[in-house]
Amino acid sequence: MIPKSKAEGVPDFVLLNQITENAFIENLITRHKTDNIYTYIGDVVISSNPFKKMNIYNESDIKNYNGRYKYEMPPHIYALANDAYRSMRQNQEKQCVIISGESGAGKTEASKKIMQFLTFVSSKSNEGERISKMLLESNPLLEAFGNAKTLRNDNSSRFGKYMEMQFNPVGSPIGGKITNYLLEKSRVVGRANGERSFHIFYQMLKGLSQSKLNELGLTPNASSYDYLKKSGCFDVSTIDDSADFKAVIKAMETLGLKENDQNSIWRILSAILHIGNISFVETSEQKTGTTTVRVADQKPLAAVSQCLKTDPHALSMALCYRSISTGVGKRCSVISVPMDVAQATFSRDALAKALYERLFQWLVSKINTIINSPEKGPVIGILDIYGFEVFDTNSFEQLNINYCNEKLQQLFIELTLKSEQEEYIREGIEWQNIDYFNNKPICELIEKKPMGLVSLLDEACLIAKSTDETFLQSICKNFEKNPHFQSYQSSRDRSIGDTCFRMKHYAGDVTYDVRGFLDKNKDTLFGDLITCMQSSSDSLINGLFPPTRPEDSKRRPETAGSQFRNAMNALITTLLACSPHYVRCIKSNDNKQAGIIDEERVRHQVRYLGLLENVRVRRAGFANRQTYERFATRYKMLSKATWPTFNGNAKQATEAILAAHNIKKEEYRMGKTKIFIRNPTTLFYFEEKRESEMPRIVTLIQKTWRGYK
Ligand code: AOV
Ligand code: MG
Repeated sequence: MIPKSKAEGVPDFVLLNQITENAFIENLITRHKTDNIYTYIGDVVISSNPFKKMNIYNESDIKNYNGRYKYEMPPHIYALANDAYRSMRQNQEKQCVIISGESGAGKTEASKKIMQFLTFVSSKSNEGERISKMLLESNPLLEAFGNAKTLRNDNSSRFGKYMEMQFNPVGSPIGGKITNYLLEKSRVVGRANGERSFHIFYQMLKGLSQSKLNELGLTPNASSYDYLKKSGCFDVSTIDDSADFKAVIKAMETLGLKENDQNSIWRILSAILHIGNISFVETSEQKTGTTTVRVADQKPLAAVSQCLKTDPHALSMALCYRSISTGVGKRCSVISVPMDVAQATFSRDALAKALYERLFQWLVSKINTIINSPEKGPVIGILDIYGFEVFDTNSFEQLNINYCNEKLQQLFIELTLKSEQEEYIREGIEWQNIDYFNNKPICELIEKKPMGLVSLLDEACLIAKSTDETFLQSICKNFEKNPHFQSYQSSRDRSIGDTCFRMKHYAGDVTYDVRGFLDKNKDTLFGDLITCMQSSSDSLINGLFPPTRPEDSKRRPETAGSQFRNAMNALITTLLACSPHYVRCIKSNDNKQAGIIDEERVRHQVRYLGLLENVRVRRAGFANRQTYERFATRYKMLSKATWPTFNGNAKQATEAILAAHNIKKEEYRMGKTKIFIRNPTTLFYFEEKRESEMPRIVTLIQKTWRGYK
């Protein structure tokens, strides 16, 4: 793995002459400028976003990396994918690839390259080929529904995704499973200026035939729809909506989504656009003197009913009135309470968001039923989440997204910086401690029970008279002394607004505006609208709103915040059960520009990702460790002392093998239960020896084999 010339920098940061921040950044910039976007820190891949098409992902590149050892080739994401695949097959163990980095750093692209590599090298059988195709095709489909243009990234993931590829014992794909995390559904009804809603809306308007659009009551003009018009952004120079629409249709066909399902999908999406065009006006009933609201224009209402196959009168009633039960037992009666314009608009938006979110969930479940395999086998999971993000206004969604990033940073710290150092100490290996910033207190501030931010928000949602403002007061009081939390009240810092609090995240400060927090956490959809959707004569639509089970009606529904916290913790448990592989993506500049690497932006990321500490631990440490049992079992045939028989324990066998190959003392340390190997090349040496010895051993066994008596 020697670089072609010094001008290209070192391919592994561990090889730097001096481990300083400046040397690190200089190397990263040199590599970026010479189109070497990948660099290692030991096993970790650092990827800097080139913002241009690179000629390094061809079939020939995949073939070049397939089956090779990391040190034989220049750094590449394919080498990491190859390692994950090899480890999975060799050890029949679950692997996961954890991709992190801020919004627009290149996580989704990295995840696709890994899938491309894995499906290419593994699908030999016809069945494997078919499964591979389906796994790959799930990408454009879910991206169309789950990604959108934000101010940070033209193709920003607005949901988190953990994709598991399942293999049979010989390494051919047999299935997969997608777990998705909280979709930013508020985007359907509004977003910042210059951003777009989910890609699929624009694709559909450009891609559907005129007759189909007529049938759905649509015009191809996105600006006709309030929900799309709001943010003033329709076309994106880097995106070809028509071409992407064709890819979506192809993906739907590959995945077996029939015309029937496709039609229901277009009808739901169209209904959402029409829902946004419904407005309300107040009317006074002179007889009773009460004020009610009604739908201002019947046209969009009729279009919604037609698309959703519901009765327009029932829909109008459900949008303008709320049924409330009064009394108990036999005296119980239901009354219809009129809403005001603001309430009706709120409930209209809740319907649009619920329809979209449930449709997205339906799609994921549908893909899962198609790709799931009943057979058991080792898996490689690829985690592609929404990256850390800061906007001018940050809300509940950003808090969840940034919390998710905190959790992954915490996992990285636990697995690479903390536990590695702790293991050296536990095993009695001499070790100089290396300091790092631990973000655990920030995770706890958010998730701790019963006094973390999520719990306090839940508590506020339970109390009828709570408001976003009283919630803010409660967290300000509780976290007054917390160094990661700030408010105007606590710091007198005028840059924090009256309705805001600031969190000092590992990746930077973010000011969150609490307005809307309670509603977003409660995520209420009124029963009348649910009943109305259940009455749809379209089975996909009514299936999105299943009847409430009696046992659920007694329980309070889990809040969005709690659900997300639990999902994150479950995700961490899943990841901890795998052998991890890391890709850490660096955003080279904020303007999505090729050929530019902004030193200050890169320095900031290198700092908060803890990359320098990663190099230090790695350089002072050992590339590989394994139990004596495992080492001795695997390499026993490489020494006359240990093969065919050995009279001693595993540690002694390990020592004998090392001695037989003259491995220098500084190359390894003997711990209490494990051997620690400093350089991966030592391990590769043993692997290669073993591979070349294998045929001889097999022949020997065959020759001496006398059969059963
Ligand atoms: P993200 O997944 O990390 O952001 P993406 O993977 O979507 O970021 O990358 C953003 C954009 O950067 C892509 O659309 C490409 O234009 C470019 N890009 C990234 N990686 C490469 C690469 N290897 N080669 C060429 N161009 C690349 V977010 O989803 O916003 O957190 O929520
Ligand atoms: Mg992404």
